Amino acid sequence: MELLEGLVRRAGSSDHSALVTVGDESLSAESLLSLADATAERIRGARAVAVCATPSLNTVISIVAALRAGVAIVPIAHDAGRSERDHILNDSGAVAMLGDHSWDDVALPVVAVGGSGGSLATGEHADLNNAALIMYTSGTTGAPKGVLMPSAPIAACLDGLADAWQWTEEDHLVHGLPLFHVHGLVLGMLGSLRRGNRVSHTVRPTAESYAAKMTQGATLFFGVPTVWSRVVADTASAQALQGARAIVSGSAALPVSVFNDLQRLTGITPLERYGMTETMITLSTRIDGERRPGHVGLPLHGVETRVRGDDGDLLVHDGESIGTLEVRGTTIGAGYLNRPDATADSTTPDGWFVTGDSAVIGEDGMHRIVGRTSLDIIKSGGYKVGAGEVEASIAELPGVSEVAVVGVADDDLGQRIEAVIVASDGISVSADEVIAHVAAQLSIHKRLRNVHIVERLPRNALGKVQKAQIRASLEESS
Ligand code: MLC
Ligand code: AMP
Repeated sequence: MELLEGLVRRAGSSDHSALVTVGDESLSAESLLSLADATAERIRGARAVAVCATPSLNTVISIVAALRAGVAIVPIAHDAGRSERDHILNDSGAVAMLGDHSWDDVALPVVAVGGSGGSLATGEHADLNNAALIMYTSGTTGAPKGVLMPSAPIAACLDGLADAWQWTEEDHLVHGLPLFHVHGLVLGMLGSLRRGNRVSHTVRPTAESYAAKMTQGATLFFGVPTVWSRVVADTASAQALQGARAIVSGSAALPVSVFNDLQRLTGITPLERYGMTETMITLSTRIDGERRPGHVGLPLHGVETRVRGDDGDLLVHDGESIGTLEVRGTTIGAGYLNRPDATADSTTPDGWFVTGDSAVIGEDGMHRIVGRTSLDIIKSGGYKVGAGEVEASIAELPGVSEVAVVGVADDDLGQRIEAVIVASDGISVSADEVIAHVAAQLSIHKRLRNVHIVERLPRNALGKVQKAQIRASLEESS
């Protein structure tokens, strides 16, 4: 199967106009494909290659090269700190770095895009389950897990979205989201290369950069809720989007007030869709259907959903009963790399993926996401951050005796990451030191927005830290 069928089709046509733009640089389909295919020749047969996913054309060329070569690609956040990238490189077994990076501690060979040079070691790699992408995602505890994502579920998701949004080769898609997660990479970039539509990446997802693309015929805009709340706060930029075909929000809950403001200022009713790294996008409102604020729509073609209550029974679809959402179908990935335990834990005996999101399904099939079942999964600016990963990083610091990390409600980010720390006797630790440590070891986007130093953490009779209480008191005092 050719995942990037639109790119290949456009490359074979007589159209030499820009297909992909990142910032001020563009490539036609033909140039992108020939640079990618030259790079692909140098990595064919390798187990997996990593790319430092800066917002750049080199990242796009590298990812297309790996897909064309049938080599699993591991996108790494360009702002990843040392411990995060060490984990990802070791766990994935990537044998080379593609694209641009300035990580002088990474010892892997670097394959420059389009350049010449030797080929990489090859062999059989059955443990990767046919993955085209290995994307790392946080859990409640421990280091991020690598999700094995073959081409077939990616294609099923992208085709399901094309059906729901009437997304075609005629579109000009604009976004400025990171090229190392599902939203920006799979939907924004690979989706466009599958459809064959023009795509512009704005480097940063700012209101002004989105508005500026209207003069170039933009039709379709993607953003996380934080982006849309910043857009509606900039009336002139929001009004400039009038005339676009569609505005899509996802990766976190779009506040109803932002939904309404977007509609008022742009004249466009936003589309909302829901998904996960492990399952791709599974639910969306439709451009030819109802777009109800606070709701994420209906299952994509090939996807089924159900909700299960705390007592283990499946719940009726009555618009009221809240349970954990389970999904199955053509968009689901192939489990976690090196983590058969986590793969088994996330799958029911009859083969459904357990999302960990609480949801309600209406009689009409409309889904509403109510929240996460675990307080330890934080969504900040659309980034998923595991409290356990941040706590483990903070605990490395001398001077920290106890720590709890929580997501505190935030008008801009949805949730902001905050830590409550008990200092060790006699060793001083400052909030700034803790923030800088996390930003350097993990990713800048996983940084803490506040650190509180306290005498003791609230615990229950069994000694368990009371995170709900911590979060409530931080929300009350903010
Ligand atoms: C601040 N900065 C620091 C720092 N504190 N730098 C170093 N150390 C520190 N301690 C700097 C940053 O480097 C940067 O500087 C600036 O502060 C941050 O600015 P920003 O990035 O504009 O703002 P921020 O509020 O952090 O980000 C908002 C955002 C971002 C919306 C731009 O959260 C974002 O891109 N979110 C998208 C996430 C996403 O795509 N998720 C999808 C996951 S897939 P400088 O100098 O660089 O400006 C998924 C599935 C699905 O969920 O359904 O889609
Ligand atoms: P990730 O692991 O980064 O792919 O994040 C997946 C998670 O993002 C889901 O489990 C949800 O908690 C959240 N999410 C994605 N889309 C939406 C949405 N439209 N509304 C609410 N939550 C969402």
